[in-house]
Amino acid sequence: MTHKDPKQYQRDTHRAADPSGGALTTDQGVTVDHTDDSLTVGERGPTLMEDFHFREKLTHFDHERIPERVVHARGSAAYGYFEPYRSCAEFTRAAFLQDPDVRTPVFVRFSTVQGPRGSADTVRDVRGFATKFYTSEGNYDLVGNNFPVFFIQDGIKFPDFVHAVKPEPHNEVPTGASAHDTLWDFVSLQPETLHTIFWLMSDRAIPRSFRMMQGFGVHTFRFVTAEGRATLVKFHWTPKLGVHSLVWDEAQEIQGRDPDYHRKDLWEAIASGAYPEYELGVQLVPEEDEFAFDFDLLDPTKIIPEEQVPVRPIGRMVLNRNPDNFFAETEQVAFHTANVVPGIDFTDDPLLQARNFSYLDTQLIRLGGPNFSQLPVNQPVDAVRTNQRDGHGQHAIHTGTNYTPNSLGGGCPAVGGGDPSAFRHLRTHLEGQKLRKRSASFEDHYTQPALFWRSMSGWEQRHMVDAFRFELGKCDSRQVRARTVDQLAHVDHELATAVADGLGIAAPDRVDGLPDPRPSPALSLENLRGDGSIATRKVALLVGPGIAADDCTAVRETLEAGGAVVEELGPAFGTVTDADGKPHPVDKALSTVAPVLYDAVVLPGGAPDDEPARRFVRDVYRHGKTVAALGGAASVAASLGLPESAAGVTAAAAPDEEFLSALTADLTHHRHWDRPPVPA
Ligand code: HDD
Repeated sequence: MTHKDPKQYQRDTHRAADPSGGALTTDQGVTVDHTDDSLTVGERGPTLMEDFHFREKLTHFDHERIPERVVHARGSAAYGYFEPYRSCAEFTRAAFLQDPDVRTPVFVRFSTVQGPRGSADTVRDVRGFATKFYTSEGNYDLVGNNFPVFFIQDGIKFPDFVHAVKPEPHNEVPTGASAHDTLWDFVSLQPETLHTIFWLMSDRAIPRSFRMMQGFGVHTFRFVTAEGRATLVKFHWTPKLGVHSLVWDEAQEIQGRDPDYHRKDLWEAIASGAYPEYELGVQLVPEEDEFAFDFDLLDPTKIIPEEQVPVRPIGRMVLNRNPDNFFAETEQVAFHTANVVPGIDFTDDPLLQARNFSYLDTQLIRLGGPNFSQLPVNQPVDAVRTNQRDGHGQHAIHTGTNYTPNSLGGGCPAVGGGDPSAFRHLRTHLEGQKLRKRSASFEDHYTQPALFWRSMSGWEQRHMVDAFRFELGKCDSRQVRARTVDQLAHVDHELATAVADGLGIAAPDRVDGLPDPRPSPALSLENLRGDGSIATRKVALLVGPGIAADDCTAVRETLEAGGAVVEELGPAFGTVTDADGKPHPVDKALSTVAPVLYDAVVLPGGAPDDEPARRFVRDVYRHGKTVAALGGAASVAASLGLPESAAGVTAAAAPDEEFLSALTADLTHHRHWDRPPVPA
């Protein structure tokens, strides 16, 4: 088995000199004797131009920032590996999809779309899910999102869409949010956005963690075999831990309590050895079946329902290493949809075609010139031999000739005419008139939003109605609100009426001939629960003076054995005195955390019964999360009015097996929606 990681070896060769034990130097390697005061004439005099250390230090600092990404500016990333389950030679010659014993290094960057680099993680937004595979035949970038569809059909509309969703131009408001007039104005006038808008109004747009969301290539791509046979393909990433979301109220509070919530969650999981894992699946459609669907496979606003074309698992990806330097790696990574390897090719999807232009273009402004692929994070692990030369940031010392054909360089680098590993674009026959016209096969904008809506469970639909009401309620323009409700009425009358009701608008007229698709159960979060483990779930144990230490130990041991993260929260850092008079350690002070940062709360016997503790338990319950109480604390829960029989609430005298397995099962369930509301 070849499990050496060539990307990690390559990174080592780029690491800056280890500062430990060495002296501070200038960029020129000259040792510096003093860095706290500038060189001046007398103690109070002016600074001298000859202070080269001062000038170099300030100049470098002044140039530290580069333009942030125009979209997906806020991101977090990790290294890892991908390994196929078996050879996919039947469908593709891609080298990294052939041998289950070969691990291909990857770098994955997750992101939000709308907000700037410093915006909060838990906003309602699409999440980017971009993977760079450092394959033995060059870099392959699968630049996807956590939704399988996109807002527009043709890339020429991308600037319009992004201008509409970004903060409004006059006052740069709102940050990291789609709840404003310009976005909904655009949506109400451009119904092709609706399907993706439905995903955006669903719980998919507020993931619990990057480790608990799906990823999709969105477009239909092509796999190509060694014989040149093509198969249409859609890519799906599915997290092992299942797909889980936050509650909107909770997501908003986390924006203030811990704006780095997702970034820290990813980092801490990897640092603790709980490596995030995703399965790669493909939907395969033979070329001859391209027109067998009632939508166009080239239309990126459509999914292929999994009930129609099942997802075949082909491999798994594990993220097992945090980057060493955020700027050098997470910020400077440059993805590009046109980074493909032999065995993977494009289709004529007009959004994909536009992306194949845009990503290279954007890196030129963002990374300052054409040599960004020499940055360590972007470097392929196989040898690079080009005739491209010079330019800003050229790091390589090229030798030999720089043109083809040549005889003076022995004809090198050779152009791989006969080389079986060379990339060859798939031969396709095309003819047509030059025109600007959307294909009639792209016209249906309402059936798939209806498909999505109908596939949601009751609680998912309730959350969507609330989301539409919230977002449109934030729009000042009455006509924008009314026009959007009108669009919803073309999808589902009940939904449109419920949204209208929340906005104080008259219910829309019934639209004739509404779409009537069959639901796709694969779309509901109810059916995406993952492996059922409680790994990495965060559980708060509320402790205080007189705590039953044995209860804490029993809960802790059971949950930690399942991989959950348990934190004991007390009145202050340090220790509290337990029921036996012994010191009991506290992990965190309650005042430094918040209930929204935990998946469950457990009250051991003797748990505090004060207002902060009661507020904590009430909030955990209100957000549908697990509550468990032991010994005397069970009466605390009861006194809060939390019904013992409510889903996800467990109380017992002692931490016996029945209690511990009920607690574990409740945690596995993630959220408990069918509960009586929180008592006043
Ligand atoms: Fe894009 C970044 C995903 C349509 C133009 N896009 C970007 C990133 C992701 C996506 C994940 C961040 C990559 C990173 O972490 O560095 N974009 C998508 C998906 C799309 C999509 C899944 C639809 C299927 N994008 C799209 C279109 C265009 C762009 C139609 C332009 C025609 N996207 C860009 C960009 C960005 C970008 C401006 C900004 C930063 C970057 O590329 O590197 O070029």
